[in-house]
Amino acid sequence: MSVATTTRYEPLILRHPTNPILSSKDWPYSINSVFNAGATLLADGTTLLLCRVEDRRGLSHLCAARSRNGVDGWQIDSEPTLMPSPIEYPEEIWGIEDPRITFVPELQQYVVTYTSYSRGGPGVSLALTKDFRSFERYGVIMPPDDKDTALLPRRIDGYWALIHRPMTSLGAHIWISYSPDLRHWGRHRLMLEARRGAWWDANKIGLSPPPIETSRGWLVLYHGVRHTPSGCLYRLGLALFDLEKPEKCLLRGDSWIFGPEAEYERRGDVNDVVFPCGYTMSADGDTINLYYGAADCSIALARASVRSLLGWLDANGACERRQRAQDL
Ligand code: BMA
Repeated sequence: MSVATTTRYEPLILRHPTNPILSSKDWPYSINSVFNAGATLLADGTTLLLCRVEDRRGLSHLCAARSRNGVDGWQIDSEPTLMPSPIEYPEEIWGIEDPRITFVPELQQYVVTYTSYSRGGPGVSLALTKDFRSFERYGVIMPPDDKDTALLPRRIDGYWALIHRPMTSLGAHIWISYSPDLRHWGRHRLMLEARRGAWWDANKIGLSPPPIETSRGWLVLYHGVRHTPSGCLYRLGLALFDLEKPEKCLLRGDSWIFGPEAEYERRGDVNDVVFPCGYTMSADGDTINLYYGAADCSIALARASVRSLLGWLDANGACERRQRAQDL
Protein backbone atom coordinates (compact mmCIF):
# COMPACT_ATOMS: atom_id res chain seq x y z
CA MET A 1 0.00 0.00 0.00
CA SER A 2 1.74 3.21 -1.06
CA VAL A 3 1.52 6.48 0.82
CA ALA A 4 0.33 8.13 -2.39
CA THR A 5 -2.87 6.07 -2.39
CA THR A 6 -3.66 6.61 1.26
CA THR A 7 -2.99 10.34 1.69
CA ARG A 8 -6.06 11.17 -0.38
CA TYR A 9 -8.16 9.94 2.52
CA GLU A 10 -8.86 12.05 5.58
CA PRO A 11 -6.55 10.73 8.33
CA LEU A 12 -8.93 10.06 11.21
CA ILE A 13 -6.58 8.05 13.41
CA LEU A 14 -3.11 9.54 13.93
CA ARG A 15 -0.11 7.42 14.88
CA HIS A 16 2.08 8.53 17.77
CA PRO A 17 5.52 9.61 16.53
CA THR A 18 7.39 7.38 18.99
CA ASN A 19 5.61 4.18 17.90
CA PRO A 20 5.88 1.39 18.72
CA ILE A 21 5.59 2.33 22.39
CA LEU A 22 6.21 -1.16 23.85
CA SER A 23 7.97 -4.22 22.51
CA SER A 24 9.75 -7.35 23.79
CA LYS A 25 12.98 -5.44 24.48
CA ASP A 26 11.15 -3.42 27.19
CA TRP A 27 10.09 -6.54 29.07
CA PRO A 28 11.60 -7.34 32.47
CA TYR A 29 11.61 -11.08 31.66
CA SER A 30 12.31 -13.11 28.57
CA ILE A 31 9.45 -13.17 26.04
CA ASN A 32 8.91 -13.58 22.33
CA SER A 33 6.54 -10.68 21.73
CA VAL A 34 3.98 -8.33 23.27
CA PHE A 35 0.91 -7.03 21.43
CA ASN A 36 -2.94 -6.73 21.63
CA ALA A 37 -3.36 -4.94 24.99
CA GLY A 38 -6.55 -4.05 26.85
CA ALA A 39 -6.45 -0.52 28.27
CA THR A 40 -8.03 1.52 31.04
CA LEU A 41 -7.47 4.53 33.26
CA LEU A 42 -7.05 3.77 36.95
CA ALA A 43 -8.67 6.02 39.59
CA ASP A 44 -5.46 8.07 39.98
CA GLY A 45 -5.22 8.74 36.23
CA THR A 46 -2.57 6.10 35.54
CA THR A 47 -2.93 4.34 32.20
CA LEU A 48 -2.96 0.58 32.64
CA LEU A 49 -2.36 -1.75 29.74
CA LEU A 50 -3.07 -5.44 30.17
CA CYS A 51 -0.78 -6.79 27.49
CA ARG A 52 -0.87 -10.06 25.66
CA VAL A 53 2.60 -11.55 26.05
CA GLU A 54 3.66 -14.54 24.01
CA ASP A 55 6.43 -16.71 25.39
CA ARG A 56 8.86 -18.78 23.39
CA ARG A 57 6.64 -21.83 23.56
CA GLY A 58 4.06 -19.83 21.57
CA LEU A 59 1.63 -19.62 24.52
CA SER A 60 0.27 -16.29 25.76
CA HIS A 61 -0.38 -14.82 29.20
CA LEU A 62 -1.33 -11.31 30.35
CA CYS A 63 1.00 -8.76 31.92
CA ALA A 64 0.17 -5.29 33.27
CA ALA A 65 2.12 -2.16 32.32
CA ARG A 66 1.40 1.21 33.98
CA SER A 67 2.33 4.73 32.89
CA ARG A 68 1.53 8.24 34.18
CA ASN A 69 1.13 9.71 30.68
CA GLY A 70 0.06 6.63 28.67
CA VAL A 71 3.01 7.05 26.30
CA ASP A 72 6.27 6.26 28.08
CA GLY A 73 7.78 5.53 31.49
CA TRP A 74 6.00 2.17 31.63
CA GLN A 75 6.27 0.20 34.86
CA ILE A 76 5.88 -3.40 33.79
CA ASP A 77 5.02 -6.14 36.28
CA SER A 78 8.21 -8.11 36.96
CA GLU A 79 6.39 -11.38 36.33
CA PRO A 80 3.19 -12.43 34.53
CA THR A 81 0.09 -10.76 36.00
CA LEU A 82 -2.45 -13.36 34.86
CA MET A 83 -1.22 -16.77 33.79
CA PRO A 84 -3.32 -19.51 32.22
CA SER A 85 -4.46 -21.98 34.91
CA PRO A 86 -5.19 -25.12 32.89
CA ILE A 87 -5.61 -27.34 35.96
CA GLU A 88 -8.64 -25.40 37.24
CA TYR A 89 -9.55 -23.97 33.83
CA PRO A 90 -8.74 -26.60 31.18
CA GLU A 91 -9.96 -24.22 28.47
CA GLU A 92 -6.79 -22.19 29.07
CA ILE A 93 -4.44 -25.01 28.11
CA TRP A 94 -2.90 -23.14 25.15
CA GLY A 95 -2.86 -19.74 26.78
CA ILE A 96 -4.95 -16.60 27.30
CA GLU A 97 -5.05 -13.78 24.75
CA ASP A 98 -6.45 -10.43 23.61
CA PRO A 99 -8.02 -8.96 26.80
CA ARG A 100 -10.60 -6.17 26.76
CA ILE A 101 -11.25 -4.16 29.92
CA THR A 102 -14.52 -2.51 30.99
CA PHE A 103 -14.83 -0.54 34.22
CA VAL A 104 -18.28 -1.26 35.64
CA PRO A 105 -19.42 1.49 38.03
CA GLU A 106 -22.19 -0.70 39.52
CA LEU A 107 -19.63 -3.32 40.59
CA GLN A 108 -16.83 -0.86 41.24
CA GLN A 109 -14.61 -3.38 39.45
CA TYR A 110 -12.95 -3.89 36.11
CA VAL A 111 -14.33 -6.74 34.03
CA VAL A 112 -11.71 -8.37 31.82
CA THR A 113 -12.89 -10.58 28.97
CA TYR A 114 -10.22 -12.56 27.15
CA THR A 115 -9.70 -15.43 24.77
CA SER A 116 -8.94 -18.78 26.39
CA TYR A 117 -7.26 -21.05 23.91
CA SER A 118 -8.71 -24.52 24.48
CA ARG A 119 -8.28 -27.83 22.70
CA GLY A 120 -11.61 -27.04 21.05
CA GLY A 121 -10.40 -23.66 19.79
CA PRO A 122 -10.68 -20.15 21.22
CA GLY A 123 -13.44 -19.47 23.78
CA VAL A 124 -14.32 -16.46 25.93
CA SER A 125 -13.42 -16.18 29.62
CA LEU A 126 -14.22 -13.48 32.13
CA ALA A 127 -12.49 -12.25 35.28
CA LEU A 128 -13.15 -9.41 37.72
CA THR A 129 -10.49 -7.29 39.36
CA LYS A 130 -10.21 -4.15 41.47
CA ASP A 131 -6.47 -3.61 41.07
CA PHE A 132 -5.06 -5.86 38.32
CA ARG A 133 -3.16 -7.73 41.01
CA SER A 134 -5.78 -10.25 42.13
CA PHE A 135 -8.52 -11.58 39.90
CA GLU A 136 -11.79 -13.41 40.45
CA ARG A 137 -12.10 -15.82 37.55
CA TYR A 138 -15.53 -16.80 36.26
CA GLY A 139 -14.07 -19.29 33.78
CA VAL A 140 -15.35 -19.79 30.27
CA ILE A 141 -18.57 -17.89 29.49
CA MET A 142 -18.82 -18.52 25.74
CA PRO A 143 -17.70 -21.90 24.39
CA PRO A 144 -15.42 -22.25 21.37
CA ASP A 145 -15.22 -21.05 18.71
CA ASP A 146 -15.77 -17.51 20.01
CA LYS A 147 -13.59 -14.45 20.75
CA ASP A 148 -13.27 -10.64 20.40
CA THR A 149 -15.49 -9.77 23.35
CA ALA A 150 -16.22 -6.81 25.56
CA LEU A 151 -18.81 -6.12 28.20
CA LEU A 152 -20.87 -2.92 28.07
CA PRO A 153 -20.23 -0.86 31.24
CA ARG A 154 -23.86 -0.80 32.38
CA ARG A 155 -26.96 -2.97 32.23
CA ILE A 156 -29.35 -2.57 29.33
CA ASP A 157 -32.96 -3.09 30.51
CA GLY A 158 -31.61 -4.80 33.62
CA TYR A 159 -29.24 -7.19 31.82
CA TRP A 160 -25.49 -7.17 31.26
CA ALA A 161 -24.59 -7.09 27.57
CA LEU A 162 -21.61 -8.84 26.00
CA ILE A 163 -20.40 -8.31 22.45
CA HIS A 164 -18.62 -11.31 20.95
CA ARG A 165 -17.74 -13.07 17.72
CA PRO A 166 -18.82 -16.69 17.40
CA MET A 167 -17.67 -18.55 14.29
CA THR A 168 -20.40 -20.25 12.35
CA SER A 169 -20.46 -22.08 9.07
CA LEU A 170 -22.02 -18.92 7.61
CA GLY A 171 -19.06 -16.77 8.61
CA ALA A 172 -17.69 -14.76 11.52
CA HIS A 173 -20.12 -12.03 12.54
CA ILE A 174 -20.49 -9.84 15.64
CA TRP A 175 -23.19 -10.90 18.11
CA ILE A 176 -24.51 -9.51 21.39
CA SER A 177 -25.83 -11.60 24.30
CA TYR A 178 -27.42 -10.72 27.60
CA SER A 179 -27.06 -12.01 31.16
CA PRO A 180 -28.61 -11.34 34.57
CA ASP A 181 -25.40 -12.28 36.43
CA LEU A 182 -22.39 -12.31 34.04
CA ARG A 183 -22.46 -16.14 34.15
CA HIS A 184 -25.56 -17.21 32.27
CA TRP A 185 -25.89 -15.78 28.78
CA GLY A 186 -28.85 -15.75 26.42
CA ARG A 187 -31.06 -13.55 24.18
CA HIS A 188 -28.34 -13.82 21.51
CA ARG A 189 -28.69 -11.29 18.70
CA LEU A 190 -26.73 -10.73 15.53
CA MET A 191 -25.24 -7.22 15.80
CA LEU A 192 -23.10 -6.69 12.70
CA GLU A 193 -22.58 -8.97 9.73
CA ALA A 194 -19.39 -9.40 7.75
CA ARG A 195 -19.97 -8.33 4.18
CA ARG A 196 -19.35 -10.65 1.26
CA GLY A 197 -17.35 -10.79 -1.92
CA ALA A 198 -14.49 -8.37 -2.44
CA TRP A 199 -15.23 -6.05 0.51
CA TRP A 200 -12.39 -5.28 2.97
CA ASP A 201 -14.59 -6.68 5.77
CA ALA A 202 -15.94 -9.71 3.90
CA ASN A 203 -16.54 -13.02 5.72
CA LYS A 204 -14.75 -12.27 9.01
CA ILE A 205 -15.16 -9.32 11.36
CA GLY A 206 -14.76 -8.87 15.12
CA LEU A 207 -15.05 -6.22 17.82
CA SER A 208 -11.79 -4.37 18.41
CA PRO A 209 -11.72 -2.22 21.61
CA PRO A 210 -14.77 -1.99 23.88
CA PRO A 211 -17.47 0.30 22.44
CA ILE A 212 -17.21 4.04 23.11
CA GLU A 213 -20.38 5.44 24.71
CA THR A 214 -21.39 8.73 23.06
CA SER A 215 -24.60 10.76 23.32
CA ARG A 216 -25.49 9.46 19.83
CA GLY A 217 -24.88 5.79 20.48
CA TRP A 218 -22.23 3.14 21.02
CA LEU A 219 -19.37 3.86 18.66
CA VAL A 220 -17.79 0.57 17.62
CA LEU A 221 -14.40 0.10 16.01
CA TYR A 222 -14.31 -3.33 14.44
CA HIS A 223 -11.71 -5.24 12.49
CA GLY A 224 -12.24 -6.77 9.11
CA VAL A 225 -10.01 -9.57 7.90
CA ARG A 226 -9.31 -9.84 4.23
CA HIS A 227 -7.79 -13.11 3.07
CA THR A 228 -5.33 -12.54 0.24
CA PRO A 229 -2.94 -14.92 -1.53
CA SER A 230 -0.07 -13.42 0.52
CA GLY A 231 -1.85 -13.63 3.91
CA CYS A 232 -4.49 -11.81 5.92
CA LEU A 233 -4.96 -8.04 6.11
CA TYR A 234 -6.41 -6.69 9.38
CA ARG A 235 -8.05 -3.27 9.08
CA LEU A 236 -10.48 -1.18 11.14
CA GLY A 237 -13.97 0.05 10.35
CA LEU A 238 -16.57 2.08 12.21
CA ALA A 239 -20.22 1.62 13.12
CA LEU A 240 -22.72 3.22 15.51
CA PHE A 241 -25.34 1.35 17.55
CA ASP A 242 -28.43 2.42 19.50
CA LEU A 243 -27.68 3.27 23.14
CA GLU A 244 -30.63 1.37 24.63
CA LYS A 245 -30.89 -1.32 21.96
CA PRO A 246 -27.25 -1.99 21.14
CA GLU A 247 -27.97 -4.71 18.57
CA LYS A 248 -29.53 -2.01 16.39
CA CYS A 249 -26.98 -0.61 13.95
CA LEU A 250 -27.60 3.07 13.16
CA LEU A 251 -24.70 3.74 10.81
CA ARG A 252 -21.90 1.72 9.25
CA GLY A 253 -19.03 3.08 7.19
CA ASP A 254 -18.18 1.54 3.85
CA SER A 255 -14.43 1.93 3.81
CA TRP A 256 -11.87 1.05 6.42
CA ILE A 257 -10.48 3.96 8.44
CA PHE A 258 -7.16 2.50 9.60
CA GLY A 259 -4.94 -0.22 8.20
CA PRO A 260 -1.34 -1.42 8.26
CA GLU A 261 0.93 1.18 6.67
CA ALA A 262 3.89 1.78 9.02
CA GLU A 263 6.80 -0.63 8.85
CA TYR A 264 6.11 -1.97 12.39
CA GLU A 265 2.51 -2.78 11.30
CA ARG A 266 3.48 -4.31 7.97
CA ARG A 267 6.31 -6.62 9.15
CA GLY A 268 6.37 -8.80 12.21
CA ASP A 269 5.47 -12.28 13.39
CA VAL A 270 2.21 -11.82 11.49
CA ASN A 271 2.49 -9.22 8.74
CA ASP A 272 -0.12 -6.54 8.08
CA VAL A 273 -2.00 -6.50 11.35
CA VAL A 274 -3.34 -3.56 13.36
CA PHE A 275 -5.34 -4.94 16.28
CA PRO A 276 -6.60 -2.54 19.01
CA CYS A 277 -8.03 -4.13 22.15
CA GLY A 278 -8.33 -0.98 24.23
CA TYR A 279 -8.55 2.79 24.43
CA THR A 280 -8.51 5.47 27.09
CA MET A 281 -10.40 8.76 26.96
CA SER A 282 -8.36 11.94 27.35
CA ALA A 283 -9.30 14.71 29.79
CA ASP A 284 -10.91 16.72 26.94
CA GLY A 285 -13.64 14.05 26.74
CA ASP A 286 -13.13 13.74 22.98
CA THR A 287 -9.66 12.38 22.18
CA ILE A 288 -9.29 8.62 22.42
CA ASN A 289 -5.92 6.98 22.85
CA LEU A 290 -6.10 3.77 20.93
CA TYR A 291 -3.64 1.02 21.91
CA TYR A 292 -3.13 -1.57 19.22
CA GLY A 293 -1.04 -4.61 18.51
CA ALA A 294 1.15 -4.13 15.44
CA ALA A 295 2.03 -7.19 13.36
CA ASP A 296 1.69 -9.38 16.49
CA CYS A 297 5.04 -7.97 17.65
CA SER A 298 4.60 -4.67 19.49
CA ILE A 299 2.10 -2.21 21.00
CA ALA A 300 1.50 1.10 19.25
CA LEU A 301 -0.58 4.17 20.08
CA ALA A 302 -2.79 6.27 17.83
CA ARG A 303 -5.20 9.10 18.59
CA ALA A 304 -8.60 10.04 17.22
CA SER A 305 -11.36 12.53 17.99
CA VAL A 306 -14.73 10.97 18.77
CA ARG A 307 -16.43 14.03 17.25
CA SER A 308 -14.49 13.50 14.00
CA LEU A 309 -15.26 9.77 13.96
CA LEU A 310 -18.99 10.54 14.32
CA GLY A 311 -18.71 13.25 11.65
CA TRP A 312 -17.03 10.78 9.31
CA LEU A 313 -19.83 8.27 9.91
CA ASP A 314 -22.46 10.93 9.16
CA ALA A 315 -20.73 11.66 5.86
CA ASN A 316 -19.72 8.12 4.93
CA GLY A 317 -22.05 5.79 6.79
CA ALA A 318 -25.35 4.26 5.85
CA CYS A 319 -27.95 2.54 7.94
CA GLU A 320 -27.80 -1.23 7.74
CA ARG A 321 -31.01 -1.60 5.75
CA ARG A 322 -29.62 0.58 2.97
CA GLN A 323 -26.36 -1.29 3.27
CA ARG A 324 -27.99 -4.66 2.75
CA ALA A 325 -30.02 -3.44 -0.21
CA GLN A 326 -26.83 -2.17 -1.78
CA ASP A 327 -25.12 -5.53 -1.25
CA LEU A 328 -27.74 -7.44 -3.20
C1 BMA B 1 -6.51 -12.92 15.31
C2 BMA B 1 -6.23 -12.94 16.78
C3 BMA B 1 -5.26 -11.82 17.16
C4 BMA B 1 -4.09 -11.70 16.23
C5 BMA B 1 -4.55 -11.74 14.79
C6 BMA B 1 -3.41 -11.72 13.78
O1 BMA B 1 -7.25 -14.04 14.95
O2 BMA B 1 -5.67 -14.17 17.14
O3 BMA B 1 -4.78 -12.11 18.45
O4 BMA B 1 -3.43 -10.50 16.48
O5 BMA B 1 -5.33 -12.90 14.57
O6 BMA B 1 -2.55 -12.82 13.98
